[in-house]
Amino acid sequence: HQGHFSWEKYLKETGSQPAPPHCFRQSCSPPSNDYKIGMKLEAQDPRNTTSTCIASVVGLTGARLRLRLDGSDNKNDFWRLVDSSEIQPIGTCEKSGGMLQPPLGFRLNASSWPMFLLKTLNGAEMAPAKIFHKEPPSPPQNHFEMGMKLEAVDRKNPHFICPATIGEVRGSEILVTFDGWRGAFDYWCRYDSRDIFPVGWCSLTGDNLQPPGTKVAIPKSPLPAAGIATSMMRGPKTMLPAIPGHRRQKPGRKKGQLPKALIQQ
Ligand code: MLZ
Repeated sequence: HQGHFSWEKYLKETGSQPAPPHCFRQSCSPPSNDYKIGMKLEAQDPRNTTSTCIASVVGLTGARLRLRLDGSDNKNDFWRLVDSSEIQPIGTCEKSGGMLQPPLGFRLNASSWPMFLLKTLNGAEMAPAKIFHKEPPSPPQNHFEMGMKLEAVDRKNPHFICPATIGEVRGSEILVTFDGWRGAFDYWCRYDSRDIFPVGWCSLTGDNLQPPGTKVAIPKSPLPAAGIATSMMRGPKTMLPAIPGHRRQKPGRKKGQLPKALIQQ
């Protein structure tokens, strides 16, 4: 479900603009998700990207699949778009002369891999080639601008897609900042990352869009007059960028020691 978050209201409230769809490496109409739980396919091992492994679909969310590598544990699931270039039908690897590899952290002895593979594939429901989609091409250049809104995968909690803002643009790189989280989940990525989507993507695919966080934003320099109040709300752990000409702490107190009033209870 979409919670009660409405982009329309939020854009008005924040006086902001969505990043136009041509900024993104996503198809303008999201690809259909015709996968079923239990289907098997080939996927790059995210922890060892030179290996192609067998993966099972363990969940479906919007245009994404929750995947688990066969022979791995249930602690390393990962999410891929149905039009990801990192997934392919079973048999693709062999056709191109490659060999399927055990996942990193294969739970059995390496010598039992060939038999494990045989048993895994025997009678398995293989995802049919026709439900795979071609990856869309990359836009020819970075069209993002600071302040534009988007939906982005939270890479620390990759099952979440959240409202985000472009915080900075540097050549082909963009800073994805998560609204209401004080920078804790922000990351830099290329403009053509598959982890970012235009506003409205989740409502089209039926994926869950998380509401923005409720933490106060870190104000950009110069420091506001209400500096004391906002630094208390920040709590003691947040790292602030150094602002030339401003001391982070009063002289006389040792580094790492916080005034009692600022220690979170
Ligand atoms: N339970 C976690 C999830 C935070 C998700 C933030 N996404 C941008 C927390 O509260 O830390």
